[in-house]
Amino acid sequence: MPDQISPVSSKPSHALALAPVPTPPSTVDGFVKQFLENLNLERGVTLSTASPNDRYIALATTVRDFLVARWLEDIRRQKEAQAKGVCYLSAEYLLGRQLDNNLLATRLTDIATEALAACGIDIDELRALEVEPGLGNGGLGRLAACFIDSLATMSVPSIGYGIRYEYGIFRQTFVDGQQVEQPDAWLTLGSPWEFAHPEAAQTISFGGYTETFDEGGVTRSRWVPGWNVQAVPYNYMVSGYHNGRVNTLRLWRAVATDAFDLRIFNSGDYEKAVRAQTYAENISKVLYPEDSTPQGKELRLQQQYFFVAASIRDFLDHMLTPGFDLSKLPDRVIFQLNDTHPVIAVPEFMRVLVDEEHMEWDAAWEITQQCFAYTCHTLLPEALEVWSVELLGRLLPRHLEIIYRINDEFLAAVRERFGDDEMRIRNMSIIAESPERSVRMAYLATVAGAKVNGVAELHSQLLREKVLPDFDEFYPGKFTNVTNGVTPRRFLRLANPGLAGLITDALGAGWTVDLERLRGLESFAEDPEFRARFAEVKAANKRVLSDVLRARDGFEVSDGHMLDVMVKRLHEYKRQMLKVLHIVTSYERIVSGRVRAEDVQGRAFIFGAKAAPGYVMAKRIIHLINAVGEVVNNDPRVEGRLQVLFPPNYNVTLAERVIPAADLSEQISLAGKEASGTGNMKFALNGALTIGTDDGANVEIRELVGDDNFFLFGMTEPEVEELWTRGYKPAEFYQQDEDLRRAIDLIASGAFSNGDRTVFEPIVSNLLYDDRFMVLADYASYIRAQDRVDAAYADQDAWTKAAILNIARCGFFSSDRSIRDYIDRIWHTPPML
Ligand code: 26W
Repeated sequence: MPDQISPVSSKPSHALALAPVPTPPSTVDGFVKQFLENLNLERGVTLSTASPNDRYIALATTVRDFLVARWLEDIRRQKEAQAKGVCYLSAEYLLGRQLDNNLLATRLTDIATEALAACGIDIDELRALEVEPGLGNGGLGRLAACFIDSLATMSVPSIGYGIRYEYGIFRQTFVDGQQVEQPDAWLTLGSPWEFAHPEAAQTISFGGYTETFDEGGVTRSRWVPGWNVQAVPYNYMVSGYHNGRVNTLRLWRAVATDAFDLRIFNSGDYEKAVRAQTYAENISKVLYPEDSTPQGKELRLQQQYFFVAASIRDFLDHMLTPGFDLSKLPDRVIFQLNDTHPVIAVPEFMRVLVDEEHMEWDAAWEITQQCFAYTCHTLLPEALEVWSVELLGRLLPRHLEIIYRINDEFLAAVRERFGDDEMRIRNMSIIAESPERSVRMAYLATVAGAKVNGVAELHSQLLREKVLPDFDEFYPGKFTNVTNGVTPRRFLRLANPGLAGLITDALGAGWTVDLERLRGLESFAEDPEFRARFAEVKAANKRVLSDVLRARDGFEVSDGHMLDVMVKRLHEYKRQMLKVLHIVTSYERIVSGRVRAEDVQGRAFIFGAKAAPGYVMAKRIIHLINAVGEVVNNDPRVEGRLQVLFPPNYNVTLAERVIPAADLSEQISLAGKEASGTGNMKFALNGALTIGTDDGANVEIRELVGDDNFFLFGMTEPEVEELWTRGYKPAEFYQQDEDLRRAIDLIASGAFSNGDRTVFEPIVSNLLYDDRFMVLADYASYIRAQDRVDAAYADQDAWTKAAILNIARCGFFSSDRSIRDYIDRIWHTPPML
């Protein structure tokens, strides 16, 4: 990666352009000096007149400035090296708070804490002020954030490209137990971690028409756009852990080309005068809160094209030395497509090479097929994006032409290989003829990508066998797997300092960048003293969590209860409803007198889940969870043995508190539906035991930790398939299982809705007569597994041993290992040490 936009300006000799960058205040005094200077110079206040936000911004600025030197140096080195690098294209980055991660990466945590204390400031107060950038929905967005952390820590030349949404994922509140969305105005108090570069804005076009013209006997096409916007880059530093490396995350903001039409304004039509501006700026206004069912909205396609077009232009303008031979592009860059959302980058790349760089189509296509790779993150057919040719033709007429030509040549090759098998041609065509003529983006990504990967072994297998079998047959060797991972810096070292300290005492500190070293803990599982220290760490994390939930939501977490945690987006395939049926069953057993409360293992059921605003059933299930909690938490017959806690607005910051405190990790999706899961990895690495199906990465977790240390239940994917084909009748399971019948009848009776049977009727009838994700079919096996959990938890020593073995055997789930797999199997971009 040659030089990116030098944050200063692309003046000639680098050394000249660099102002003396402040030397890192590696002393408390130095830090105090820098901090106070930033208070004065950046905020224009003194220590005594500073507001808490002034102090936070000054602290962030001081840490940020420390990183700038490394960043500029890195940019220079990458330019010089002309090394092949990764452009990670993602519509989402769920970054989480930045302060602590940057303090950790720069070894400044203690110095900053002392320096602020010297100024009479408690750093914890400032930490709490940071608003996390919620520029993502869930798994896919967080994975992107873990990956750029690993790319920086592993010194891989790379840049993340995305969208700087003005409003991130909505803030969730509960009103009468129902989800209410609030806009996430995360930028209100400023964002100290970004550098704006309006001078490096790119012009992005939309609409218009295409025309062909003759040039030297060659018929060429050109796009005559209808309108355009400015894409302004905002650079974020991505600091490597203790390696002095800083990579860049470049997020684009949409700004109107001509902000304000004075002529129209003076004509008195004020609204019209600014309409263009608002229309343009709408493009990066807000993140689409769907994480499974695309709405097919034009603005969403505008967002996708906007950021990929700006990123490709930015790469070609700023990463390649003038006169670079474009045919060598595959030696310089791999664009990784984070699901189908950025796939419009493929026809855009072709447009630039053919229309603007006047490259021959075949040569351009040859290059394109080597410069792109596609990661699929889902198995739900409805989550695979398709765009109508009507909309594409209107918004991006030249791109539709290019897609048609790609498809024609592809189908010609298919016909070549398989003959006139019309069914196969129709099934493989990038263009779907019905229900509406539309472009299947996953097919386009598969045809264009050098490699296609799933995100867990089972997922990649199902992609090849069930989702894209024709393509797997047509492109031998194109499909591969890279199992997801999570960054141990944020989700172990930062989120669980107690456990991190314990591990470092036992194994030394190297595990933070070499997580497989955790294997060394296996022997410590046998050590009662180590088990006692681990149990103390878990208990301390539970106390921290209960303090957080008391301060944040007024919850009182009962002491000594098992923390049974289910935190992830609300989706029927993730089966929060199965968890609800377990809670209702446990409750019903007590209130029906079949079980004495004092004989029940105390449990606190902790939920965290946002539902896409338009996902009605998901919002109903949220309402039911809160309603069940209301009754169970206040029923004296339960004697406090069961507690349901649903803190609103689950996000990265809350995850960092909940995961280290958990005993039981709920990973209960229907087998064959969860592509991978990454929460499952975070829980296992923090010493929670998993109750789960053989789905996604659960399979690989169970294989590594061992059956004795994992509570497996439910059908396997082939069994699900078999039952579905045989014809699944959920009501039969209801009739045959008394516990299930009692639980469902209790919900249907209105017991959790003040006797009003109508409120949750849609949920009950959906379970009895539809139940697409087979909650009822897996219920009995799940309840039996939960009884095994209760029995196991009674033997705390054995439980602790199993917890330590989970940690010891889950080093594989580091995102560093995932990145290594991407480099070996897809990118071939060795680290630049
Ligand atoms: C267009 C609507 C939309 C938006 C986001 C459709 C699909 C998505 C994402 C692909 C959904 C998502 O986040 N998938 C999750 O990705 C994780 C990272 O690979 C996996 O661990 C989860 O299993 C998968 O559900």
